Amino acid sequence: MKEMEAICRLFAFEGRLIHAEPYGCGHINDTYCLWFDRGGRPPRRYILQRINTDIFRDVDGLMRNIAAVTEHIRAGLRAEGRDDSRGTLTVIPTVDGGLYARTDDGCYRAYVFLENTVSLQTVENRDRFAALGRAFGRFQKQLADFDASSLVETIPDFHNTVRRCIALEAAVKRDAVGRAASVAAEIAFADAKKGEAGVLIEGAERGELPVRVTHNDTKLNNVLFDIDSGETAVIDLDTVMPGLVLYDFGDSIRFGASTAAEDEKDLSRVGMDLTLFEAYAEGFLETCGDMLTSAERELLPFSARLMTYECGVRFLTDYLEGDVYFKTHYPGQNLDRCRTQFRLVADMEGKQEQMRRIINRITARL
Ligand code: ADP
Ligand code: GN1
Ligand code: MG
Repeated sequence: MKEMEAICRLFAFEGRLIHAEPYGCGHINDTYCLWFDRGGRPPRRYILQRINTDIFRDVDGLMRNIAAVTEHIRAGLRAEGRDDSRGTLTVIPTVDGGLYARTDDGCYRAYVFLENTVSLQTVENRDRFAALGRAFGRFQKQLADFDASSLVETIPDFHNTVRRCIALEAAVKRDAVGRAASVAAEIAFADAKKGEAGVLIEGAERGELPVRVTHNDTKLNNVLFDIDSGETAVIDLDTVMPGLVLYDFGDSIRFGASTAAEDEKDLSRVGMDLTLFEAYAEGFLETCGDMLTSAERELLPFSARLMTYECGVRFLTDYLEGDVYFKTHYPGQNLDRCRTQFRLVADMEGKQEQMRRIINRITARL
């Protein structure tokens, strides 16, 4: 608490810190919820995050990205006559006007706590997932006129699946913690499927797929839903950078359209729910479908499979490296996560044609 108080003195918070606790289910940053007493007025909560600087090396650039993107979204919300305080994140500045604070212990930033919202780990129904699709489709629209070249690439080659495969091969060779022999089946699966790893990145390099401002981490729990109205706010903006719209679409399906948790051990429970796929696609395309080129539309089903494959490769790499990237809560969790992703990839392969038909049906209506 003493340390927390010292950190809090660096920020322009209102009131006196009375409670702090770890918060949320993110795999990357250390997130805390802070409670502030405001002497007679209702207490106020804030989000404080210790930024993972092993992963995000350029914190200055990262925070400038977030400030610029949230300002742009806020201006758009105002222009539409909507509540600009709840539709996106609001950075709380430091007492000397900075976007984050550097201490001996790391880099911290703070946000207004978006009250009366939920962050979900699983989709409860079709409508909810359609709303997620609309949230990320709208995000695409809100940033369509934002200059992508002004953004810092916070993690270079983040969705370069070819590079992710090369990193896996290096991890297998290094076998830092002696786990490679025990995951031969997963390594073989990754290797057998790597032929298609370059489809999106090469499409971008050839200029066939436009580079846009994308979120790049479109997990269900990176959107907050208002408990009463269902209105959404897209959060976790660390990876907002130039990218392909297919990364955003595919990654949402990977996590949210799965019939099981990301670390489910019983693989017989893991598959992609086509009804959920359809719901998300409807929400997403209803809001940003008119912006997409025919090449992008055609690759939507494939993007779900590729983003899932890529994530599986990343979990496997991290397992082989000794769990140094993603937060884990028990030994072997990264391997469990890798296995669900690869099971989903196999399931999606069999559903490619159905996904294609769904997309065609929706785009025909646009
Ligand atoms: P990570 O990069 O580790 O995933 P996130 O930025 O996604 O970190 O934050 C982790 C969780 O904290 C989110 O999934 C959400 O539940 C919660 N959270 C983050 N920011 C806010 C906010 N401004 N208001 C309310 N909850 C938040
Ligand atoms: C991480 O931060 P979080 O939990 O929203 C990761 C994503 C992965 C995801 C897998 C910066 O997302 O790329 O898809 O875990 N974020 C980063 O659950 O690597
Ligand atoms: Mg997150």
